[in-house]
Amino acid sequence: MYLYTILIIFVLNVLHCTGDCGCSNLNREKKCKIDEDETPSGKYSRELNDNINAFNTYNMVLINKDTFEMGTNKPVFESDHEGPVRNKTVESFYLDIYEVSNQNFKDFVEKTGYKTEAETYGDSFVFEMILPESERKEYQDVRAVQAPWWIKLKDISWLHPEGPHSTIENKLNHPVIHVSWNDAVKYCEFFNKRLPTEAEWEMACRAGLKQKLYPWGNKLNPKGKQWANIWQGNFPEENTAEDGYQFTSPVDEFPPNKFGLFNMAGNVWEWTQDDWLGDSESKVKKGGSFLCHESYCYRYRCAARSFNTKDTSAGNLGFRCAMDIQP
Ligand SMILES: *[C@@H]1O[C@H](CO)[C@@H](O)[C@H](O)[C@H]1NC(C)=O
Ligand SMILES: [Ca+2]
Ligand SMILES: [Ca+2]
Repeated sequence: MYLYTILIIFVLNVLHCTGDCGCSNLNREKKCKIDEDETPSGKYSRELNDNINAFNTYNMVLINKDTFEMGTNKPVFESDHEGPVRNKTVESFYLDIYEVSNQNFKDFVEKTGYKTEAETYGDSFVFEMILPESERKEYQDVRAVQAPWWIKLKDISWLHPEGPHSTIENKLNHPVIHVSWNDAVKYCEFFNKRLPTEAEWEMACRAGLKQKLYPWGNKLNPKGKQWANIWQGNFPEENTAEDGYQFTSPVDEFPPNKFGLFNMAGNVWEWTQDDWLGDSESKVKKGGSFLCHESYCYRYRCAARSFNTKDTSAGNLGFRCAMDIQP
């Protein structure tokens, strides 16, 4: 019965699928209702906020009000609505220089006792190749039909990101993963921050460059260097990791863009505030991830966008926070 349910849900997801790279159909089953007193925010308390400096711009950059050309007239994925190009004005705001790291999230959890949705639901989506060889075959029945390299696995969370027996011990400077949109919002709120809007995120990604593909320009590998953590080789069989990383990299790895921001393209996808095509249950994510390859998920471009439902978590999806200018 359970398998049939999973099958039906994946079939429904495939029907809803609009040429996505297979990342956005990783949706939780809606029937998994959680008890009121076990909601992820159960232990979250406003009072704890009193200990936090209300206006702390540490590891953030000020991005000044500007008008920029958002989107592209050469969409790679029509169904993602990457275009058309339009002028968009964004007010001044602060943005985190780095993706939120495991260390950052650990500090937050130690202060608040916060429990993520992956921990509450008891599972999350992992990329098969990240698991030890011996553990892979067992999970044939829980694959996403359209993206069979994703496996929904028990006991995966930000604390056990790469298999039930993995830890974050040697990855404290890597981005936190397996965090839902709801988790990300709670984290940012605790520090009196918020998620960036999609326009803020994209303006920050472009860093003053006009209509360029990537945060650093139009060429993928200027000076023969790797500028982002993406996928090299044939997806999904072989990752040659010419950029040095098969999976996530430290949040301060690779050159920053002109605004001083790291890993806007690649490493992990980043949640934004915005609804996906008017659906308030699905949220826009930006930047692509270490799993993105031009042949399949060419989404490490500033104009590219994709989505997941608010309660979805996965091994290639994280976030960074923004903050308003205070008077
Ligand atoms: C955006 O505004 C600039 C300056 O006014 C203008 O040159 C440009 O054509 C505009 N772009 C679009 C897509 O409307
Ligand atoms: Ca890589
Ligand atoms: Ca990123």
